[in-house]
Amino acid sequence: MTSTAPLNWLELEALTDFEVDTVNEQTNAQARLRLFGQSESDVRVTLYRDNHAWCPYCQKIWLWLEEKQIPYRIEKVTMFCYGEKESWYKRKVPSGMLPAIELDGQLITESDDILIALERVFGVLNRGMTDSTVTPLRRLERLLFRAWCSWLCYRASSEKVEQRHREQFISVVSDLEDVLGSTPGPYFLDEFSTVDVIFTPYVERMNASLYYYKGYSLREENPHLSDWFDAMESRPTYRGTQSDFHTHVHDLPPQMGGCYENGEPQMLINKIRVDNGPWDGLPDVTYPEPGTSRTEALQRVIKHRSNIIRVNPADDKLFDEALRCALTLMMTGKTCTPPPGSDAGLRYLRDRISVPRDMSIYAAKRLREALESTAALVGSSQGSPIPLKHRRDQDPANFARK
Ligand SMILES: N[C@@H](CCC(=O)N[C@@H](CS)C(=O)NCC(=O)O)C(=O)O
Repeated sequence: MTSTAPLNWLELEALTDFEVDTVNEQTNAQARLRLFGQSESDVRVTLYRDNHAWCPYCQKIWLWLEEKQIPYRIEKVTMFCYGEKESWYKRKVPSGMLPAIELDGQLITESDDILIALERVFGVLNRGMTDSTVTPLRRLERLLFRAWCSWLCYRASSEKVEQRHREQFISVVSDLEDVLGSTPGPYFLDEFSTVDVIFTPYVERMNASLYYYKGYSLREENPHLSDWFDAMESRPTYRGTQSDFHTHVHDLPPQMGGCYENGEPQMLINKIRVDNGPWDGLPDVTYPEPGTSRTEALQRVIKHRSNIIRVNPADDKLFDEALRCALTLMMTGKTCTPPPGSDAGLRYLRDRISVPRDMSIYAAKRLREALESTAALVGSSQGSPIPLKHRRDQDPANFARK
């Protein structure tokens, strides 16, 4: 097999012109300010959300603001599970809980209260939180959430108990299917509304976690939910907040206090696929891949390359070369053999790409694929395991330092 020499950083930089206006263009996880073409003096809202975009209740508020195109500022806060909570935030919100907003200078916590307060000032998203068509669906969302937790987050004492939790969850899902099937379009009500926003964060996490820990594919086994996911993915707002299977299955255990595998054959197949690829074709995304996925991934790595290299357990010089090999493959399609002993370092990075924090879903698939294929040229060593009880390996403080 012929192997090409790795491109240097300047040559790599020349291969990407990916750039987005984070302030005014499509929904993205990097923005600190969103204006939607308005001016900074129009900003009345600050959203406090978690650094890594892992917090489901934050996603709910984020998506709502994006759908309504309300100008807002974003302040990012560390979650307990991955680092030290900022003292300025604890002074504001002593419990440290997220999300919170400041609306005209007034602090509001609790995601439902936040939505109700936002509705009062900016109007509802087609239907309001207390509308008689919305409240029963909000209850259904909580019912689904509890059925999911019972199945996923407790070790079943027997196969019978596991089966019962599975059936209970699927029975709530069939209620959801009935609701979705009774409307003329793909959404929970006649048109896209606040109800879809409320269901989004956990349904996305259910899809990922049940595929990986239980071998159950929520999106593929339920036709109306499948249409709902497709419809959500037609919205640039949702695409900007959307995460992938790999990110969720590893961000959930510390947040939920544990996720339990059932060890069934399909589960074991799914787990290997999510962790080691191939990532193409997983039911975490179905819209067509944008032409910019590779240039996006490259641009994001180049921007953060010094921190990425510094936090990697491998030797800096060795890993710099190995990383350039993977990027060379991703951009040129040419195999580039990395230095011996770099396989664990490449897989360490493969396992720590977080969507949408670092890049969009297809960009992450391309980068993971290039890292894995490059690592496989020199060995089968894995990076240090992803911790289950905390994610201090993802402490944002490591990335703030230069
Ligand atoms: N009922 C609250 C729940 C919010 C919540 O549980 N937030 C979690 C993250 S998803 C949190 O902030 N935990 C503290 C932390 O992890 O730092 C709401 O709806 O806003």
